[in-house]
Amino acid sequence: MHRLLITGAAGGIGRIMRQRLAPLATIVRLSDICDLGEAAPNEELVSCDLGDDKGVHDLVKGCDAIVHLGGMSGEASFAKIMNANIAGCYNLYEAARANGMPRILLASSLHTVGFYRQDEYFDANVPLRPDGLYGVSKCFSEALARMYFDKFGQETAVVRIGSCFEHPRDHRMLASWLSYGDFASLAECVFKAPRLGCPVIWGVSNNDARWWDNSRANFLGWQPRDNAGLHRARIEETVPLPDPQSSSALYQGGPFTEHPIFKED
Ligand code: NAI
Ligand code: 15L
Repeated sequence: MHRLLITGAAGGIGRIMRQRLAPLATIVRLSDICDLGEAAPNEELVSCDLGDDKGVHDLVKGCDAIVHLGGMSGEASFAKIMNANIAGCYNLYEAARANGMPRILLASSLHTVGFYRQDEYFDANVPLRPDGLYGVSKCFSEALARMYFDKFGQETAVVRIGSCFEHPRDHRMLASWLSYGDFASLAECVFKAPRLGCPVIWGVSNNDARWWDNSRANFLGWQPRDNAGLHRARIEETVPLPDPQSSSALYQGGPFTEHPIFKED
């Protein structure tokens, strides 16, 4: 493809994907409200608040594909979630509709289903059980993606990311971890698929302890290679086992299930 847009490119996943996804496109356009550093020769840097509809329209113009990572990535006040995740996602889809409907990889989250228990195993057709306003905003983005597909044919890979970090950090992430390498290979499958549609895909590595069945996404040919199980010994040695009655041990969303409704950030 000619130009790939990555929103949220200054964030934890975005900083890594800036390098790893570069081979997919001639030009990578990187956007955030935070500093993006220096542009490499194949890069364009655009400072843009996702809540700014005109700014997002210009941001998307000329792009052939989008990895949408930008927004609040945890629980926050409704005002912040509203601007970045709800208005921001709407602005992105409207901009895509006006600019040739580039294929989108949408970063959704396990917090759309955070109130399921850790002893449950299911596929992506399970009813949503968000664990906070952040999770609700991701449910909104998933529904928005589906509506733009059904109404206009806009293709999106809705990726319900588990926990995407360099290594799993605690016992819960032995199930929910997604390695950076597996995220990158998923993005490659998403953008190379001849037809995508609007599948919901669990963004999870090949962890022995995973909670989610990804067989509905087999048509993509994605084969996650990493396994959080290889980090089990280190986690067991260095991270205290959570109380079996605590949210960290009971719920897939872990401590997010306990957050209050934040009035201030
Ligand atoms: P992050 O918080 O490190 O990065 C998000 C980026 O979005 C930040 O650089 C931030 O400046 C930018 N941003 C926030 N509000 C914005 C606005 N109004 N306009 C423009 N940019 C804005 O998050 P991370 O970990 O890189 O996650 C990326 C995406 O993946 C997020 O959408 C997050 O919800 C989702 N996700 C991440 C998971 C993980 O384990 N890292 C798990 C599940 C979902
Ligand atoms: C998420 O959705 C967050 O963006 C990320 O920072 C982690 O907290 C992750 O979920 C998780 O629950 O591990």
